[in-house]
Amino acid sequence: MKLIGSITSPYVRKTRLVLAEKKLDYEFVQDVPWNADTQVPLWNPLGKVPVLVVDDDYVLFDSRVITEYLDSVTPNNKLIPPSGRARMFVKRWEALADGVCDAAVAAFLENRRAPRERSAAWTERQTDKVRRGIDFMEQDAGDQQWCRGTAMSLADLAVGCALGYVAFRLPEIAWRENCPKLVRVYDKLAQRPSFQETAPRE
Ligand code: GSF
Repeated sequence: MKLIGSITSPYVRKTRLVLAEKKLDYEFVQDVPWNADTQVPLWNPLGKVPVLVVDDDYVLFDSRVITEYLDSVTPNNKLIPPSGRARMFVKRWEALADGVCDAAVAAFLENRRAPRERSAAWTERQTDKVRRGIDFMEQDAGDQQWCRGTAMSLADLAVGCALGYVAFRLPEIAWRENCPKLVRVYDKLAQRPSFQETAPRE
């Protein structure tokens, strides 16, 4: 398998965490979709990473399709419950975490535009989504070690990627100050080699 992505993307990080936690071998092909010489559109018409190339006839995107596929590939270290409400709530956690990333990426990109082109209203709309999303995560997290119950799931990996990306790109959103349950999950994830090895960096 070949994973195409960048080392700053939280969506790419989420798939790399699943690959590591499921102990799946893969080739990591770095490609920044913003670069002029990117090859990403040849694999994904949306021009977005991550892309998982299982084989030339089996190419997957986006990150939620990839994580569901990877979890199904081997029976070990299951990260998504097999059925029912438990499965749907873990997938909702992933959707919420990805949505926080969507808003954080949008705010980050707006801040990189030329000052005269920036919309403060647009940036505020995105950062409001990030703050509301993180507040919802804190309320929804259980009182045990992980987001849902006592076992780590895809919910925790997705939340860790979102919180890590906000800390990396929007440090002014100081989520650690008022989210004790999320700090507990994040700091537990931070002890894992998979989380350390995939930390975003310029
Ligand atoms: C989002 C991927 C995405 O926006 C997923 O995989 O979950 N729903 C998709 N990736 C960004 C990189 S990053 O900001 O993480 C991307 O590839 N942007 C390039 C573009 O042209 O939007």
